[in-house]
Amino acid sequence: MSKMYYRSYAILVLAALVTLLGGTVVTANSPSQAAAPTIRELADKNHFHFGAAASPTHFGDPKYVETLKTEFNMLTPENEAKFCSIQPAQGQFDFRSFDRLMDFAQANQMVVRGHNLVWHQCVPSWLAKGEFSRDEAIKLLRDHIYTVVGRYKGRIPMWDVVNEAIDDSGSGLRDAPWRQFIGDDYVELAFKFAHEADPDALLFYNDYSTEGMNAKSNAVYAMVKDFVARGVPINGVGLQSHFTVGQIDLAGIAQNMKRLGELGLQVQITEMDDRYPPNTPDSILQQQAGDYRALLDTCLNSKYCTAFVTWGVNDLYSWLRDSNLGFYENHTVKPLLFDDEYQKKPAYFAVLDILARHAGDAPILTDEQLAAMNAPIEAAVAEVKLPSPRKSDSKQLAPDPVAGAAYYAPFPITITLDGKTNDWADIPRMTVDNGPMVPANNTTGMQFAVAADAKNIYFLAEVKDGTLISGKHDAATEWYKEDSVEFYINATGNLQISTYKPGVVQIAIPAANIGHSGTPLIAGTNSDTVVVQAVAVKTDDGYIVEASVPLVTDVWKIVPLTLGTVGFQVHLNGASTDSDRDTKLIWSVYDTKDESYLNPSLFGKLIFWKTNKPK
Ligand code: 9MR
Repeated sequence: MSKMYYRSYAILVLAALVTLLGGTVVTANSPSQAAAPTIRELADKNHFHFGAAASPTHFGDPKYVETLKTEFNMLTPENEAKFCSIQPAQGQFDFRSFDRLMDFAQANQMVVRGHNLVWHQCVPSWLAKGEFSRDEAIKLLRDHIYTVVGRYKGRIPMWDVVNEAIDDSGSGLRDAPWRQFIGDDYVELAFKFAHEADPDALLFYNDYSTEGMNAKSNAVYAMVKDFVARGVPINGVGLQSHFTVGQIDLAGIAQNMKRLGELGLQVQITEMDDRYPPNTPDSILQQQAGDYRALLDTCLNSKYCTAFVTWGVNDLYSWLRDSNLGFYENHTVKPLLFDDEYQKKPAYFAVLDILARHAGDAPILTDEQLAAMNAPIEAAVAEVKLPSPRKSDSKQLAPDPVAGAAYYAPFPITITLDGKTNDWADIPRMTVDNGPMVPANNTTGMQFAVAADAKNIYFLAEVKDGTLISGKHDAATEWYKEDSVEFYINATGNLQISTYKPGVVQIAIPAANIGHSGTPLIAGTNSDTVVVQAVAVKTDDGYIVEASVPLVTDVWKIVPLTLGTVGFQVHLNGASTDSDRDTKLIWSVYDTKDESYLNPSLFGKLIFWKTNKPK
């Protein structure tokens, strides 16, 4: 027996032995797909509901069916139980699709989360366009809820009774057909009717952007607290959890779960998916896995959180693939646990791992694998080491900028804000052509330059943009949806701060300043704390912005000294004829997710440089 043969023979025997003994052969670096338990097995072991939104429209795909039934112990009808699906014509109920799903759930012993009875979307036109008195509408609402909940009584243990009724601002109820017909009490009436139809069903209010602590979740909290106090039958709150990778406020979610739980309510993660902008490298899927793991961990650690549902089974059929989400529209996004071919993604193993640990089983992932998932994007971007300042051309008034990290601004240079660039000669230009949102065949880009004299800092933006889009939106509040340039300064002396404080300013200058006279249109966080002057002029291939901001203001006193440094960032927003902002270019390499407007630690540096050739 040759050595080689002997070795492989020994491995075979070992593998056979392990298999015989019911063990698993796990390779060092990847979790074993063949031998690992399923999510469903581990969810059962935790006595926990782990579900997916499902639809019989995909039942023709055997892998879909197989994945749904082996990996999940709960399902939510993605669309089949909505009003427009069930009662497309007045008084004519169509249960065919929903029944198919119910049969599937029953055959595979899966729990069904009913979703949903009342919503401002999926309202059939007979209802939306109809004219009904309050009493007539109440009767329609009661009949619908009695018919649907009554039909599945005993088979659907929990219902999303009302979905997304609160306005995004959190200031009250949103406009909705039922509200117009009935008034604000349509929400509690729906709960009352559902309870009458099935007193044993758990009744949920379900909404998005209400997971953590914010104005909208405060409004949900206030509403359900009032319901509990007045005896309106409600048992839980669904936190939809349509998230963006890296933007989950776990502490806020834990706090929100706690305050809702203390009202005597359950909470459930009802529609989890995790998106990211177009052109993001697939390495984001590691961080996405970290998100799934952390959110599920938060849920499992809360005694009030009783289910976790993903909004779909595999990436291919996710609603995010065909929706129109503006900035985040990404038709190749992979937001779920299984990819287009039903391969298990990093997020799948992350979920499995946390379920295993909570069940007291051996971990599925190694510490190394977990570390890769937990690395925040900021940490993944190594601090750019600045080379010694050097001029590639001796005529330059300041050293070469360092891409994405530092810009040397010569002083003293006085600039006239007139839309002409002759006074910017020999001042280095920095190109910005990259960012989280770059359309295919992008032709938009910018160069910027900065200088200072004894009174002001001056900015120049030379933007290339074939189609100028401006003036469609309110320049004070929605400037970022159209062509605009942003300069940011952090003059607090601390470049590490991660929230805005006095002395950090976002200066947004929309292209709407072209041809605009009088006070320039300026927006952005804290921009009202400094006096910005700006002009914008159209050029053959785009536009130019020149702006100034004083060195001495109420919020800062900047003294240009050679190598004196402030935090600095530059963004470009571009829109096109038929869509709001579809281009987002960002200078600083530290900001990969368009978060400069929230977090000044993501800025690069503006370094002053005394020139010997004052102009
Ligand atoms: O994923 C659902 C999509 O297929 C439907 O076209 C859409 C309208 O009925 O609803 C989607 O699901 C939504 C859910 O019912 C409520 N929360 C937001 C979900 C995503 O839009």
